Amino acid sequence: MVAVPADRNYDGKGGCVVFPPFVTQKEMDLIEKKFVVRDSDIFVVAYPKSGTTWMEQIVHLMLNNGVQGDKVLSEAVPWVEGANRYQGLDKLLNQQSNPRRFHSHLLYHLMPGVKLSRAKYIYVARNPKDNAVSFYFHSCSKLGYDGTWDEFFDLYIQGKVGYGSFFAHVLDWWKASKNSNNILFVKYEDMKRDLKQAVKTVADFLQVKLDEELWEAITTQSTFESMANNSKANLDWVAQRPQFPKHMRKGIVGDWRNHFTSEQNEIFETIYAKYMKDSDLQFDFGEGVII
Ligand code: PPS
Repeated sequence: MVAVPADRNYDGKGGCVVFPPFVTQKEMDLIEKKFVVRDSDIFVVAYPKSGTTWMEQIVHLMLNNGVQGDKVLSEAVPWVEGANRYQGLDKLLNQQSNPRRFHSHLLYHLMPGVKLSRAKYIYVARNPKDNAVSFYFHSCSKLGYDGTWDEFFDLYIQGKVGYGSFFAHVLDWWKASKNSNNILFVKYEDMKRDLKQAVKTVADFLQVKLDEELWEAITTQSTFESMANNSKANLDWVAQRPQFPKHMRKGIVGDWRNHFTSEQNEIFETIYAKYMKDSDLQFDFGEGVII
């Protein structure tokens, strides 16, 4: 399985951003060899900076009776292709939680078990303008990126960022979700608009019975403010450069308008139209939202 494109080693000097260095072809081969997916497994999947952590928190609370517990979120819902960096693949696979739960940013065709198992995959997608901005700050804060926003914008629209093109990623998962009952496709903006309803949608998909108390417990502990103030959910434990915003940065829809120039917006609109023209997937860019 060729997972990591040969040109992944954009060297940073031209302002390029790479996959996290520990996501190597060797890691991907190991995952392919060792990861035997169980039908009961639950995966939270997203293109980076689309609401992965947010959905991890919802799923974690849902499967943990509304209780945060002692583990930080990246232990409670561990990262498949990042296993080598953290607990190691064996520990990730032998986790005590039942059902097992994972998170990942992998593309559809690289995702363990997605075609043959009956495991459940919750895919979160976010409008790509806000996604790009969030990704820029993430790259500066956690990946050592030293380029400007303008340089990052150029990389993003070329798909020269971690996990490649937003469009390839999202459109493949979207298509797959329409043909599979085991993939739930959720949009960040819908979660933002009505978090309580999003929690219910996830519960229905996972066949978890929500009484009002559990529903409320999950919803209140999954708001941006609640997660930002929660040391188990805010990712403050991940190395971040202090001069840049933290993981829980703004958590809003429409922030792109604070960063995109009108020229960038025009370029983006053209690219967006090109990639999305054959798809019925639509995004909410927060037009009309006062930010
Ligand atoms: S990562 O590093 O790829 O796993 O990042 P990911 O968790 O996918 O995305 C981070 C962005 O999601 C925002 N976030 C939230 N928004 C609203 N509500 C809640 N509860 C929430 N939790 C995380 C987080 O703030 C990042 O977005 P930006 O726009 O940078 O603030």
